[in-house]
Amino acid sequence: METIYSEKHRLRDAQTELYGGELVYPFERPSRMDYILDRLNTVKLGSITAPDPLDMVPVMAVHDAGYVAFLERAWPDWVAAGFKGEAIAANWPARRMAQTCPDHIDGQLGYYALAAETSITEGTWAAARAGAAVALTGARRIQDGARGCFALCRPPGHHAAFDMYGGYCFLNNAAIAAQNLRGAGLARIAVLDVDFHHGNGTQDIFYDRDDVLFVSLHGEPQQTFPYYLGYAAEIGIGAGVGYTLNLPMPPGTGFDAWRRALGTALDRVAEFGPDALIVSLGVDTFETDPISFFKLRSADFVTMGADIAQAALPTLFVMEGGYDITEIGVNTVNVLEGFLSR
Ligand code: SP5
Ligand code: ZN
Repeated sequence: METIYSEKHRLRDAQTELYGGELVYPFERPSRMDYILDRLNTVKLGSITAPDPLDMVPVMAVHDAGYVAFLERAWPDWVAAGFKGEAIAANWPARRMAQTCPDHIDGQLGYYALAAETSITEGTWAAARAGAAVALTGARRIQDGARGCFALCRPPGHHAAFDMYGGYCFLNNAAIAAQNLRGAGLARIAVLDVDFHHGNGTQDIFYDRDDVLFVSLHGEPQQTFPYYLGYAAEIGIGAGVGYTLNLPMPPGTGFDAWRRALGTALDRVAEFGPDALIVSLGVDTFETDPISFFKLRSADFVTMGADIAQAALPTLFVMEGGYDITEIGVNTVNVLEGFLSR
């Protein structure tokens, strides 16, 4: 299987994440990619290719123009305002306050942020663009007839909504890829999100649409990020009713229960009858992930990939989370090897 990858992800190397009242070096860090690349090379999964230049058309089709302009300007505006640290949102348009985007960058950060853990830094916009280019190039491989392709995106994307960043995400790589497949004439796309966290951004972007099915397996939002979305009662709106399926699971969930949920998800995908499948591939379901509470083991990721292959669809894997860094390579590539084994 071909991997699409850009070295430009390294331009995002934030030094701060707000975690438990401290500023720590972020869980979502550049070295994550090194462990994945090592494993790809060890098992000789296939060639690793740089992305085509970024086409902004599908990006602007899933994100708000004001939001994209904000991402582009956030760092220079933050510096020009005289701040010394990384750009962290500290104020929000909370309940009963004006839902307007202020002029000052400190106010804009809270307007466009859904969480404060994600600092914006000098290279963030360039890295986010490169991540989107990786996903788009992967989508083109599927459009051109590939059975599978791995978009090794960083930063991740599934928490990025129409007009919000957070959860380490800025541009929604999987949504951008899905939109491009639609633009290429594929009628129906399914997004299967197996990251530990709910893909609130992807859900948000496609919530009122019946052409992109969103199905997510994740930690129950009563107990974990993103807390305010990902409940089973969320099923879509308008034309999108029935085209969102959330399968939240409690702390301690192991692979037997997780795999049954995957079966439910894949049944819904089959019923939908898509022309392609996008897998938001986070491996933070791993038993020793530092910020998560599922109990999957390394061998389970092989089974996961083989189960996904049973859908018998052209499949684009888009990298999302996974923070047990020394094991992220084995766990991620296990999914791809499991897929190829079927
Ligand atoms: C792409 C992705 O996986 N994003 C995850 C964003 C998680 N942000 C919140 C981090 C706070 C973790 N707190 C967990 C407490 C564990 N004891
Ligand atoms: Zn995650």
